[in-house]
Amino acid sequence: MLRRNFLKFLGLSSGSVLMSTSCNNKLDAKKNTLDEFGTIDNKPVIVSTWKHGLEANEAAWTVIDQGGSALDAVEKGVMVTESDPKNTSVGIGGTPDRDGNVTLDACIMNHEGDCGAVAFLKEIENPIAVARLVMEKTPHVMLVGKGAQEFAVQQGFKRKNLLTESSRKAWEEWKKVEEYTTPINIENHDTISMLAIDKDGNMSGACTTSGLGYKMHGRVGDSPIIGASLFVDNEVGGACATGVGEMVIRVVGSHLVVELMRQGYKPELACKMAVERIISKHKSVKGMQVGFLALNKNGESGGYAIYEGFNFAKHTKSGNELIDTPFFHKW
Ligand code: SD4
Repeated sequence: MLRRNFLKFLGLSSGSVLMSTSCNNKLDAKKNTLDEFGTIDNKPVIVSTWKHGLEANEAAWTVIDQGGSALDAVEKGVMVTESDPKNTSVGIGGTPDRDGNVTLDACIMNHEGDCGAVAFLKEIENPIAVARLVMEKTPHVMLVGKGAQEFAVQQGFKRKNLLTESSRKAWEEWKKVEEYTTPINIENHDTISMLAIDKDGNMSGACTTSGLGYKMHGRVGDSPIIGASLFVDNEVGGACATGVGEMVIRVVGSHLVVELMRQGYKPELACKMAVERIISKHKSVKGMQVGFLALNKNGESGGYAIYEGFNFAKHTKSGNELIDTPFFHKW
């Protein structure tokens, strides 16, 4: 076989072969065997954060299974979570800020490096779909607040009240006890971030959240920030984040994970190194959760978190499963 074709068969460029031989954690070429359908055995693949990822993955898998793109898959996948009123940290039913406003952040990135984001968006149930339109229909990457909402309405989205009765009650209870202080971490986090590789081998990613519960009005976290909560480089892989956004932004976490994978580190180890970076750059991470999830171009995935309890859902041809990640600390 010609060297060029042999490298293509392995799914590697000559550059990445040279790179990987110099690292301890080489890309695993063994898994890249062609199966009877001519596809690579661990692709297509979808990974997403937390248990709600299982349901989101099902919707995303339907898109990919029918020949749809990874971009369509991640959008449709995370929209399931956004539209679930029982989920209290994404979309409708999301925990409000300390003044009772549900404000949403989201971003999306495709295999060509195009990206779109919305932040501090109110009264729109599916911010990820608006983020996609920012990417596709504007010359910009991010729209925020009123401008993002006006754009959404122009594009046909309906405004609606996102504060459900149970979220309102929980907020009122919180106010009694917390007396308007700003908690940085009141939960074990539930942002949904998703990465997918479609049948063509292309990768896209999405991230969407209502952000930290009872945050200050106007606060925006990592979730709409390309490079922080999400980064995709189709030649290398993608990464995404959940947890205390301020900590993720400070190290531009997802971009860091992708750059580590570019150097040849496997997804789990790249995530671990990014978590270590966060720990080393903060005086204390006590009680603060951050989890990274990564998927490389070969379809290998892994995650790592500061605290025990982070998991991710992975969907391949063999099914949809929830995987616990390693961590540094027990709660
Ligand atoms: C943020 N990263 O706004 C998000 C929070 C999160 O579940 O993951 N919440 O900082």
